[in-house]
Amino acid sequence: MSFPSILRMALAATCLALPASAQEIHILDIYARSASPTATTGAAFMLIENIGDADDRLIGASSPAAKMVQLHTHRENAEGVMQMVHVKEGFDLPAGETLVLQRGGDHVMFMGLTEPFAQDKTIPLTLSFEKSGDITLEIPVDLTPKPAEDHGAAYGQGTGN
Ligand SMILES: [Cu+2]
Repeated sequence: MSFPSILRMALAATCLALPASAQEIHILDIYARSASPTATTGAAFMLIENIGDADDRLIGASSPAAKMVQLHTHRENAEGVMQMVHVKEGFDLPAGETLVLQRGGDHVMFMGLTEPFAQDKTIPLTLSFEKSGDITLEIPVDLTPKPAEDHGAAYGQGTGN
């Protein structure tokens, strides 16, 4: 076999491999907020669609906007009080499904903001997926209250969530 034909085969193999490994992730309705202009924590909320045909997982997040960024959820503790907890294993993102990060539920948590989240400012955020790798976005800050989220006010107030 001549060298050029080996090269052509290698190129063909690379092209064939692409559709299987290029995971399709769509991120919609993304915004960040904090509870007050002086808050040192904030959170980001979004919809993450996996339109590919392989299961994936959101395993981490990072941003220069905070000292630490974690994936959090809200869980009821033994005393029946809702608390935020760090979800180290991340969030499942099965093929064809949408992961909903929303107030009172799963969210991306920013701790130790490098500067306050100001209305209409944008915050860089990198989301790390098990299969799709890193996706970096500029997300808008939206501090306006959302009427549908009033049910979360009892434990959401003061935490930025
Ligand atoms: Cu949190």
